[in-house]
Amino acid sequence: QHNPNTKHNRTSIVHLFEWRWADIAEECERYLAPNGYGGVQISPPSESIVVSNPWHPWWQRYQPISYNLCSRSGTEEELKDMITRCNNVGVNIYVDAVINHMCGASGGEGTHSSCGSYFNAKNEDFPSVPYSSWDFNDDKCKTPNEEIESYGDIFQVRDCRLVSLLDLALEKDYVRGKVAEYLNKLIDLGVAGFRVDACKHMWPGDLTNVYGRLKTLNTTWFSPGTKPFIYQEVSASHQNQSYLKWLFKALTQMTVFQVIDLGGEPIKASEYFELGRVTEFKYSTKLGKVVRKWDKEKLSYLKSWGEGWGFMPSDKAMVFVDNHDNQRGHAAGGASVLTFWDSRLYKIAAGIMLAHPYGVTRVMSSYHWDRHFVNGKDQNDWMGPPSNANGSTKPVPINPDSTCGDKWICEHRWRQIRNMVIFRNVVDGQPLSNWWDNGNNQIAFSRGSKGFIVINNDDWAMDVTLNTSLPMGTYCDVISGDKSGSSCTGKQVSVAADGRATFSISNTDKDPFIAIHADSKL
Ligand code: AAO
Repeated sequence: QHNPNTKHNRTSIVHLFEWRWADIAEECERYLAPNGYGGVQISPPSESIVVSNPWHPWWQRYQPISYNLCSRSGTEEELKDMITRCNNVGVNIYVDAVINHMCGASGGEGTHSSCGSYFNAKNEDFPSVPYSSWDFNDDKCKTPNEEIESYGDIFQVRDCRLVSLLDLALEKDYVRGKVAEYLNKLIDLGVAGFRVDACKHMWPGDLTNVYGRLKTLNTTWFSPGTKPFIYQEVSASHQNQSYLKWLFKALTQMTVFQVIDLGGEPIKASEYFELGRVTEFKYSTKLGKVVRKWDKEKLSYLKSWGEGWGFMPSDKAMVFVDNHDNQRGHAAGGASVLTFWDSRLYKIAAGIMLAHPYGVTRVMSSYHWDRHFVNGKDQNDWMGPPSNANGSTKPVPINPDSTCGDKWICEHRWRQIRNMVIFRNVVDGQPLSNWWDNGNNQIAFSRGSKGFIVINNDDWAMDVTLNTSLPMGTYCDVISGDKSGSSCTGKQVSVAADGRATFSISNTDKDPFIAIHADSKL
């Protein structure tokens, strides 16, 4: 279902990519709950293959060996403890569920797996589930090598192997049962929902069946009858978009071959709307373009941001500035996607996302790796999280200034992003109003009478007086500082009796935007 089941009016999720369970438990208690984060997306908890060439890549966790709950992030006991402790402080846990496939066809034979379970990829033998060759789609897939060769063929995309990953036969009652058993075990432990991996590669009908088998959430923390939140990874247009593009291209160019390059795939995100939310990848790509000012995009065009840009309906969308794939050039998104590497622009993009009412928002929290570009491709895009010599993931140390050490980036702790997460909670349910722009890259808008944001992404200073609709008073700008007691460590904004306030933002300011809200009133 579509509701994230978050508590205490919290609205955003943070993806603590590759974090250990023990660190997530601490983070829920010491940081996420006090700062209004609604939930955490965790890396896949299921037993995965352990790849040694390249050395323990992050993506090995997208190759399950069984549904045992020991992974690079920790043991089943640690997972349980983390889910309990996060729930106890009202922070939900969402599991990245890899159910489309098992490991790659060339995964080998042996016990090189995160819990040490035996498997044989060539024979499709996974005794710890157990799955055998009967449980895979080899007969259904019609390509000679079992691979997806064309995204233009919906049968291939659903029945064949995605990058050689052994494709589970989700039409089988037995397989559906095993997958549901795995997800239900997690529900019993207290998780609030699932990010379902690679949904484009599963038939909506099969997913309907699997989701239909899911229990309601654990009543220790959720009201009776609450269904798990489901958000599905599908990178595709929603209905008609690609058809319209196709028509346009066909009419203007009259060459059908061009059409194939267009990415106008036949599978539509809308096929999955009924089942749960869907990741809106266009949001990430377009927001990057707008903030980078590529393709002549400007902030003023954001006036119709959301459905007006051809995105899926807001109540179906899960949105993000970047995700674990497109921040390293894997999969949908492309070069425009903003990441922590471009921190100033990244903060502007995150500010826009969190201030704007569209979709359920997910904040990315990354680790640093040594990027090494050769002909535009990062040779190190596989690199796993900061780890010790024996391959185990390093803990996340917290510096005295509250940032993270040991190459953990912790974007979710950056003041500007954390304070915009709080902003979103404060303005939840309020409509977007008082839109203002200069026809270029200076914009501002209110969220009802609860919050106001002003951004200057032009190459010159901004000095304007605008209607904020906020009650009269002095407000602390939560981008340049924090409110503490009755003082403010950043800029102050005074709103007059008529709701108007003057904003000066230099294009060379460290962060060229200002945000104030009901709780930042001094
Ligand atoms: C690894 C190795 C492989 C090896 C395999 C098995 O890299 O060489 O064959 O092991 O041994 C992750 C990694 C993979 C890794 C895999 C397993 O990213 O590199 O493979 O773990 O370890 C498609 C899927 C989408 C998927 C994405 C990566 O549709 O579901 O590929 N994402 C999820 C996860 C991801 C994970 C998996 C799935 C697998 O988030 O982390 O993989 O569990 C087009 C298609 C998309 C397609 C992309 C990329 O996208 O439309 O459906 O995503 O291509 O192939 C524009 C277009 C957009 C287009 C994009 C890129 O943006 O608008 O439509 O360009 O061309």
